[in-house]
Amino acid sequence: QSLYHQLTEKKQAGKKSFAVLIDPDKVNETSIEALVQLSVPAKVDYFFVGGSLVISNHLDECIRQIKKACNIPVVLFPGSPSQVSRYADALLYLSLISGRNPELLIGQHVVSAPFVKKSGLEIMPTGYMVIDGGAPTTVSYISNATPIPSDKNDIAMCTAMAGEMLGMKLIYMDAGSGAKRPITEDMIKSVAQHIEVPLIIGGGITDAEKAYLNCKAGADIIVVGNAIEKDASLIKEISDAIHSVPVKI
Ligand code: 1GP
Repeated sequence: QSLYHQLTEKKQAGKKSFAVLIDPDKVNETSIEALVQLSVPAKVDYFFVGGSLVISNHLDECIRQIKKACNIPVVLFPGSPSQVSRYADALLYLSLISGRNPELLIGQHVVSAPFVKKSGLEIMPTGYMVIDGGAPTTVSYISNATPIPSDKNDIAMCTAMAGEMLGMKLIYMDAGSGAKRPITEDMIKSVAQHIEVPLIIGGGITDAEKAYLNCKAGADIIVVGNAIEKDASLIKEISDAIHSVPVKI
């Protein structure tokens, strides 16, 4: 069964998921081990692995270590086409639909297509939308694209709808890693009401309450990176909150 199939089944059942973001540049063997040890009992659903830069070249090693230690699926969240590892389970094949930089919409995909295909990874076409998070984040700088203003719910909604109609299988709204202001519940609601595909939300989420409210607003997967790097005990707290969201009947 593909990971995507599993995601859509969960969405239909109203089940919410938690993804812990691991930046290969910020971990070593010991910290990966510690993360896995906290994530398994906390019932973390996915590991997202990637970063805007990834300066180091131990992406493969990092993923192999995770895979050896647990069964939590590893999904690549690449900041650049070089961040592909055949050891992962799936790849978020990101197109930056909120921006107007053709390289990140289609250009880099063309250049890396044969290499990505050869990886044998499950490819999940993802409409990636960067939302203004109150301060320039690495993603907005690197992408050289203007993020969607944080109060323009209509733009976010129309962008997500267009992405879905173009065939994107997931929509990922991101305020950027370490964002001062995470995406508002109002914006999440406007988008979630108008799309059928699973909705991923991340950027600047630092506590369990915000994660819970985002899920109630319509997020299907919550991604947290920074806050966990600072305080790993949040893994259990946030995971419990996400999994406690009542299933809609
Ligand atoms: C960034 O959505 C992710 O791309 C997670 O952001 O590191 O702020 O949790 P944080």
